[in-house]
Amino acid sequence: MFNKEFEAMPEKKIRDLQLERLKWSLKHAYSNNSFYKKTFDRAGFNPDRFKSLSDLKNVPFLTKDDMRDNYPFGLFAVPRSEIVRIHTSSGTTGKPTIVGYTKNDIALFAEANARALASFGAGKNDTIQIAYGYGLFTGGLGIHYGSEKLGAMTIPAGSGNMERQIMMMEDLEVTYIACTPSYALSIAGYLEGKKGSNVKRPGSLKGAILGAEPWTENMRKEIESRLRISAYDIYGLSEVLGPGVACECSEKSGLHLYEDLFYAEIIDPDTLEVLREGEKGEIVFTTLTKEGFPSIRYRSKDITRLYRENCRCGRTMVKMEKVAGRTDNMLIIRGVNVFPSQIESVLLGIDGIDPFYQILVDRKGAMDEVEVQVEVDEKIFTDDSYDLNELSARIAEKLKAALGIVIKISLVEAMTIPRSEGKAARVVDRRKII
Ligand code: DLL
Repeated sequence: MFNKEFEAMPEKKIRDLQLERLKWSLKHAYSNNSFYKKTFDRAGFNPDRFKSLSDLKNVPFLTKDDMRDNYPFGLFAVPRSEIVRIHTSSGTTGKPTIVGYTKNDIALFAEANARALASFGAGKNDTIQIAYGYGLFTGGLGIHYGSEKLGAMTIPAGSGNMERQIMMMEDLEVTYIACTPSYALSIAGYLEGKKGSNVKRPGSLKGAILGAEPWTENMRKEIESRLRISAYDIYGLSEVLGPGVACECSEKSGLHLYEDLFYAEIIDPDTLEVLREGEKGEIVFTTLTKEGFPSIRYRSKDITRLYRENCRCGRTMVKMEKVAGRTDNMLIIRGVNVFPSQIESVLLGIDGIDPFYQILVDRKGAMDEVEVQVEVDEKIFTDDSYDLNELSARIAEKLKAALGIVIKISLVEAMTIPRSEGKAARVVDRRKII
């Protein structure tokens, strides 16, 4: 463990520490930021009267819209001169959210990511290649600082330029690659396409640290078997920190959430009621030690659940289930709620298809229509004796059984679906465009 004192702290002690830190964080936000002062006052919440963790339900939520309304610096709680780093959230449209870090926040960012990397066994003898984007995105620099703090040899490769990435991995005997799951799959596909050439899978590679987008257990199996590595899930969001909010240990049975740094609640996204431990809903975060950009009850829109179990790794930190999707990428198709990850799970369970797919949603008259384009093995596509119609009917049937809706399947040739270097765009919702 990178920091056993906290990572293996008994639950009662964690709760006491959280209470103490929450009191500080709420007061810090209230006294040093006019947005928080205004919203707390309006809700009749006085941080001086905050006595127990259950009082948190009286604190107003923070949303992405609040961040947008206070662009660019309106949620900072220290003078500008104390801010040493800026990142942005990967917003899809309009202005991004600007997040700022003090020197202490940067140290915290490094600590959380060092813990994350150590949690599945990475250490100072490892060489970690970081193929997340560097720059405004938190992925590259966040994991980079964690890797250095751990003492690992850190390669700031950045995203893109596959051939060079692979050459570096081979020549520098890289043991772990950090990137998005979709990029890991692209590497696997690239290597398979280069069979017979001198580009080959680096023999030293033993693991991958994957996150920044949802990925299913079937996707894990696919990546692990094709790259012959072990793949671990890392989770985070820029509004709260960046990567390193939670990460899997070698047990791969949920992500340990760093509770001494973040207080997490699960709410029902419709009623906004706080749910009990173990129930699934939207995860809401409150930072406990952050100075520059405190987030108080930030509604992440990510759907998951929290649960406690004795983990063989010895960590006591609560576990967060792999994030299945976001409330805002849940598609409602003819009244049925569908997460892209449910479609992915079905697709990856079928032989002969490649794990590259895109979900196109359209509206014909009053009807929602979904088409899933999925890439098929090169061999199958070019084999005249193979019945492609039977394959697409089989996929449609499995999706119908799993989701209860009819989905049109279009089988496409390898390399038809655009490859991403960062987060994959799985859904094209044409209903929003029209
Ligand atoms: O994606 C931070 C990050 C970088 C995490 C590198 C892990 C690795 P944002 O760009 O602000 O920050 O996007 C945050 O991405 O609310 C989730 O919806 C999604 N996300 C991040 N990690 C995971 C994951 C970074 N492991 C948003 N599984 C979050 C599922 C994830 N979704």
